[in-house]
Parts: sequence; C-alpha cells; structure tokens
Amino acid sequence: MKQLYILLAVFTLINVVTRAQGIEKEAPEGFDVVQPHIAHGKIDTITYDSKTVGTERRALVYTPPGFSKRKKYPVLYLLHGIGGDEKEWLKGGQPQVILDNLYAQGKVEPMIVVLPNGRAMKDDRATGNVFDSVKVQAFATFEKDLLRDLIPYIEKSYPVHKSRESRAIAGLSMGGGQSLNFGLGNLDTFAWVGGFSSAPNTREPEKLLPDPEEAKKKLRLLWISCGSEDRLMGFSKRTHDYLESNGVDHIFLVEPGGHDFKVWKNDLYLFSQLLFRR
Ligand code: FER
Repeated sequence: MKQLYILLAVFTLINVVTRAQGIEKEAPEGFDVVQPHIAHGKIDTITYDSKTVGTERRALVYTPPGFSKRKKYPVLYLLHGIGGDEKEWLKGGQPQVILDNLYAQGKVEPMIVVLPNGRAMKDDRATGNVFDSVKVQAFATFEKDLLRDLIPYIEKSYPVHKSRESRAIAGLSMGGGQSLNFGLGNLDTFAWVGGFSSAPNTREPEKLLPDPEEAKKKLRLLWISCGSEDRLMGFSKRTHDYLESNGVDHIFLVEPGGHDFKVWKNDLYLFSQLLFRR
C-alpha cells in the first residue's frame, strides 16, 4: 500500500511539474516525415536590393498550403547558424515538411516564413573560415539589412500584415543570438522572439534587455531553448536567469540533445505552434 502511495505521489509531482512548464516538449514521431497526400506549401527564391551591403541578396520564402494573395499573413523570419546560409534550414531542418504536417492538423496559424542569409556582406557564402571575425561581424550587420532592406522588400512583395504583432524572429545558434539581439532590440518591429541554442553573439542580458518593463508590455512570446548537452548552454541560461529575476514572461526549454538539427527541428515544431495566436 505504501508503495502505491509513493507511486501516486510521484505521478502527481510529474504532472504538476509538466503543467507548470505549460508546454509540449517533444514533437511526436513522424512530425518531420513527408506526407505525400496532404497539401504542401511552396518555396520561392527571391532577391532583394540591399542598400546595407550594396548587392542583390538572396532569401527563400515559404508560403503555406492554401496561400492566397487575397489574404494577409504574418511573417516569421527564420535565421541560420555560423556554418550556414539561406539554405541551411531547408537542407538540415526541412521546415516546409514540419509546417506542412502541422497545417494538415490545423495546429499552426497560416504564416509566411522567410529564410534569409544572415551573413550581411558581399560574399555571403559559408566558405573558408566561417569563424573569421569579418564574417562574424556580418551577422551583426544583418540587423540593418533585415530592418531596412529585407523586411520592406517582403512587405511590398507579399500580402502580409505590417505590424509588430505580425512579425516573429527566430533562429538557431548565431541566428538565435541574432533573433534575441534584433528582436529584443526592436520591440516595435517584433512581438514574437525565439532563440534556439543561441551562440556567443547573444548580447549580455543587461544589454540585451535594459528595460524589462518595456518587454513585459510589448512581447507576445519570448522563447529560449537549448539542448542539455550543448556547450553553448551558458548563453541561454544566463538570459533565462536574467528574465526570471526581472519577471519577464518567457519559455525556457532545455531538451535532450546537443548542438544539432534534431534539437532545432523540435524547437521549430513547438515554437511555430505558439506564434500569432490571438
Ligand atoms: C563560437 C561558438 C559557436 C562562436 C559562434 C558559434 C562567434 C556559432 C555556432 C553556430 O552558429 O552553430 O565561439 O563565436
């Protein structure tokens, strides 16, 4: 009988802890498997004139199943890591498969996903030493390119809502750092922000969010996640600690895994379902 009580207590505890976290933590099996018989979104390659870099720059754009120019959509800007470019998510994470499957189940709000090249320099390919300081600096320069060149291009070329509540920014690793820096640094542009396994380019918490009160008023979602085995965990953890001690609502998800697409695909699966909810 005593064992039964202990078992019951353990189950209750697990239940309470899970509910306290308040979110689903792991994508179900098959979430990233192509389903031939459902509707599929479409991927365009676009080029935009970047005044910031002084070149034409490339990005990919995923429009959802049932996309219509007569409707208006919110936009997620989804950013890659230090070794990648605008194709990295597509090759490693297949976001179009994850999202098509979520749409088929009615689990995600219709949105456009923009996959930019976040290395804002003339030669923006991920070749040579990707840790070279000039290339790393280009990930910071992308803030200007995004705000002044890419977003205006998207907003004049696609049927999209043009308010902060209709823009999200998220990314993996260097792209996670960019998303936190640019998102929290531009709360009048983005209301939904996600950092997956954010890299050392993530600003220190006090610089990232000097005014927690403004963030509390303006943010609709702040998501921080990282694999438990990732050596970059410290950058997510220190951000989470600061947010927690300043009472800024956010999700902090530590999930099994390292610095890889198994984690980032799970993040996209979970994060995308929370976006643009009323
Ligand atoms: C570093 C370690 C990792 C760093 C960047 C990264 C700029 C980025 C990793 C990634 O994007 O996957 O010291 O410095």
